[in-house]
Amino acid sequence: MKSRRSFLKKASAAFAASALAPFAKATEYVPKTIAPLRDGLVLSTWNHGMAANEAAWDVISRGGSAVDAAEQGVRVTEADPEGRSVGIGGLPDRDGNVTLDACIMNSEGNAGAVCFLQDILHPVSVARKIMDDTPHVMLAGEGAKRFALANGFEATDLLTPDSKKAWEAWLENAEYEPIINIENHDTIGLLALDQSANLAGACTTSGLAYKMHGRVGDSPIIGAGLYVDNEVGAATATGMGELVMRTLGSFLIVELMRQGAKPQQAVKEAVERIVAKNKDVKDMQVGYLAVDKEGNIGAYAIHPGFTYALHRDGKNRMAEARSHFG
Ligand code: SD4
Repeated sequence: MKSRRSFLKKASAAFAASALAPFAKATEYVPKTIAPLRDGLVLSTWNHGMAANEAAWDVISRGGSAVDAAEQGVRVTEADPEGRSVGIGGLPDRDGNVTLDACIMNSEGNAGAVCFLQDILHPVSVARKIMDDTPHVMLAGEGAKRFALANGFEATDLLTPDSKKAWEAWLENAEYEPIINIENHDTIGLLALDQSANLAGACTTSGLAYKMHGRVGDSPIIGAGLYVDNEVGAATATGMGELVMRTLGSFLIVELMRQGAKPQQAVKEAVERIVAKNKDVKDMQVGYLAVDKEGNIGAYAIHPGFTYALHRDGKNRMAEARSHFG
């Protein structure tokens, strides 16, 4: 009896080991010996990334943390009334409400997010507070606003006269056909690598112009609009959120890098995945950015026109990403 029991025990252990073996091998991550970029870098989406990069770089160059850099960087874009899809000045939903989505991730793998938040100038800082001071990752809508107000954020009207005028003009024909590259492209996703080779990121947006009330995009969803794994790399997304959410693009990119892909290969693969699974990508843009622990970067989009800003080696510059159709 005893020997039968010990046989069963051994057999089931052997079975468990053999059943797990192929899986464990396929996903095994062996940390590489890396030579991180000593001065760090900042990488962010679109033209507005230039100003955001400067603010983030200011933090990093003084020895600050990647997460502080990410937050400070995107706050610049949130506060810019000229930006039509972030913070104040963001185009409203079809009912005239500016609703905000944002998230942040630090080097320890912690995350904070807000979605469908109204009347708060700096959603990324609310997300940061959720990350730092609560046991939760995401707060939505009225609950997020109440949390913000209780924590010293002030209520602000985010619908500027220019955005209101644009919305009123849109109401006259009320066609809902967002063409991202043309009318709605200031969402900022920012990735930062600090002098200690730690990674963090933030993503913030007012989402698609004239969206349905209550619509939430990819930007506040951890793994979709942003993902950071300090052992491997970080990624962020901009463009048609629905396409990013269905493929959990930023998480996918980081996992591809974990398995050995370079950032450029990983962002390309994530875009190709979208193109392969969606027949209607003709007028829909998605752009991805990625960075690995060593400071290699990747940038790729469905269509031409996706610009990004890179602060590296003491210089801040803009470039256009390669694209599937470009
Ligand atoms: C969204 N991804 O809400 C955002 C929009 C965006 O540049 O990125 N615009 O779907």
